Amino acid sequence: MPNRKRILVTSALPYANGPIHLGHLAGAYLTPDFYVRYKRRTDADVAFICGSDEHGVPITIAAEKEGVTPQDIVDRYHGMNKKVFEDFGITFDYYGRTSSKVHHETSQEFFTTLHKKGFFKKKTEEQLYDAKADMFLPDRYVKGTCPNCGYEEAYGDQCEKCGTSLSPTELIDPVSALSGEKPELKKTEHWYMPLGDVQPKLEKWIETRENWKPNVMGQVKSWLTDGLADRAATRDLTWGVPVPLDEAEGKVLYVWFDAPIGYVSATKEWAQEQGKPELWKDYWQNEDTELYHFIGKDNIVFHCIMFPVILMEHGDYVLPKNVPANEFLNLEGKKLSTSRGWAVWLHEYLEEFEPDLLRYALGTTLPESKDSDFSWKDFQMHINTELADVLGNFTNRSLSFTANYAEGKVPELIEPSDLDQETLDAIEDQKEKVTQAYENFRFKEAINETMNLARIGNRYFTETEPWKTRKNDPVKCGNTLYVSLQISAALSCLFDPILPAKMKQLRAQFGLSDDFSWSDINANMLAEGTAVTQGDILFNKIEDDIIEEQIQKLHDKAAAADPTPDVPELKKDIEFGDFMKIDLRAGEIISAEKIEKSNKLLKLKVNIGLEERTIVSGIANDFHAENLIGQKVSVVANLAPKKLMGVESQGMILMAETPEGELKFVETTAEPGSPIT
Ligand code: B3M
Ligand code: ZN
Repeated sequence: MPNRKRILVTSALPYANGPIHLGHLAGAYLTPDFYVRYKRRTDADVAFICGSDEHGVPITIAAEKEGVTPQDIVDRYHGMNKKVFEDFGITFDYYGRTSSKVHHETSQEFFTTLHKKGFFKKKTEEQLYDAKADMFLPDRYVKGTCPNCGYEEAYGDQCEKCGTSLSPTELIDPVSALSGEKPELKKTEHWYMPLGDVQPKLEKWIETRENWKPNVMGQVKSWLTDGLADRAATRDLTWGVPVPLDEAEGKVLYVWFDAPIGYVSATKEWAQEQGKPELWKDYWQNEDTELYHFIGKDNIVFHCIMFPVILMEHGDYVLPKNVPANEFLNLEGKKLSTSRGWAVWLHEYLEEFEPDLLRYALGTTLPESKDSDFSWKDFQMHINTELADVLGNFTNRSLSFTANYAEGKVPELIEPSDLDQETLDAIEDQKEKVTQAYENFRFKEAINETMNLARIGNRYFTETEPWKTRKNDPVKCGNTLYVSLQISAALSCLFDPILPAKMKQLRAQFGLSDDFSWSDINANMLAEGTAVTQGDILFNKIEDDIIEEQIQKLHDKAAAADPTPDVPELKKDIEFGDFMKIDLRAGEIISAEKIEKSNKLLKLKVNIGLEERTIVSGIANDFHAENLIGQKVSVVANLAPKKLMGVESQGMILMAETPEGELKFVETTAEPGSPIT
């Protein structure tokens, strides 16, 4: 077929170190599935690729925790995650894994090509080393305070709070995740990607990107403004893809170097599976291909900066046309947390409910441009008041009236009224809006505009009162049914990307083919006289007790995961004398302003009685600067000054963090300057 648009869609490869939960689904899997299901109905040639990320520290840490091998971990979760995506109707064309032979070869080929081109800088540098465990501490083997936002649980590769990518030595007060000890520095040799050197080239390419979401472009621009640093492409670890150089014995590729190449390897395996081993090149090496990476916001730097640089420097590869990243999804007002058991696992959800219900409810709540919250009550509300009361009710009314009063056949449309005609026209109008929304990755809008067509139909049905006209004006009644059936038929196709199983069921009631294309959707999909069947109710309402049960289950599991939920363990005892060294004072905030380059930091002026201090505090996500004037605080007044984002901070403000992760001031009514002892 000439000139079919070729589209390659990837979803972030989830680490095969645990099951998939709601947050994963909302971040990187549901929206691309909506998109490809829509695109496949157009004449596009789509490949949808995903797979397990089986390397890196998250895998080895999970293995160490359980006392099993990394291989055991990835084997268990690869199969489980592949299945749960299938059960959820996520239609990957291929779900690969980065432990495969093809992937090892492909990622080594990338490394070798870049190495031959002289891309890497070989450097010997001091890195964090855990003497007790006799191991270097790359990435998540080390935790500490984020130099950007002050978050104390930042990992050596990234701060999950502000999204900044980090190297272990940048962390303030680093601690080994293996032994809890303070690491020492030890020399080691690695191959670095000189991201700073290629920044001008990368910037030129970024400038040519169109329609990127502001949340994505904002992050990218802020890294570029800060200036890119060299990043090691290799690690001192045993689990991973071996570095293909004799002199790099005992080293593996950095997981974020090999994982994105997993998209390429998986496409190769997909091509092989079809007996067309060269087919992958059409997707990766033909400049007509549109490449889209769907990811969560914590992966933006890797997909918008690092991987494009790798592809660019390798040459011959297409670069992403867009990276429609989502923000984070919270659950019942709290951050999702695997370790604290605060999550809804997809395999458990599926024991109770149908996949389409969550596809819809989550689709209406997507963190498309900012973080959003999923709650079971909202879930119930979306199912009951939208799917059941509007979509299900409308299609059911149309079909049951037709069965009962029109011999189960689409009536003729005879001299339609203005209202009949306007309502029919709404099909094309809404279709256009829905199409534009899909094309622009605005999935919430796509869902809402599709549901609006059902709302229009439902209102029209009520207004035209066919239960009356069937007795006194059968032609009018016939027109109502004709229009309502056309809308229902259009809905059974327009809602297909979101509700694939339910809409298949609905289409069967109209005798519509599952092979329809988007261009078939119009105001005249059912010929007069077409037989339709009433069928089962599409959506049943969910009762309160079912929802209460889910909420209870969530709390029970969180309590079981950690009987003292969210309250950190007590630190080791200290001597009284040590405590007395800390000079705590009552203070009052007299001015506050945001530090431009940081998401999280505020610059505060604090009156501590004797003098005014400038204190930088990582509380911008929790408080607006303008609300802080006059706030009473407790200050660590003799903390050695430290520069944060170019501002010298002269002390620290005490904050308490609630189990919900909310920050509260440690307030005192004492006069500024009063010692706290
Ligand atoms: N496995 C990180 C994550 O699951 C990582 C994504 C890889 S995409 C190439 O968030
Ligand atoms: Zn941070």
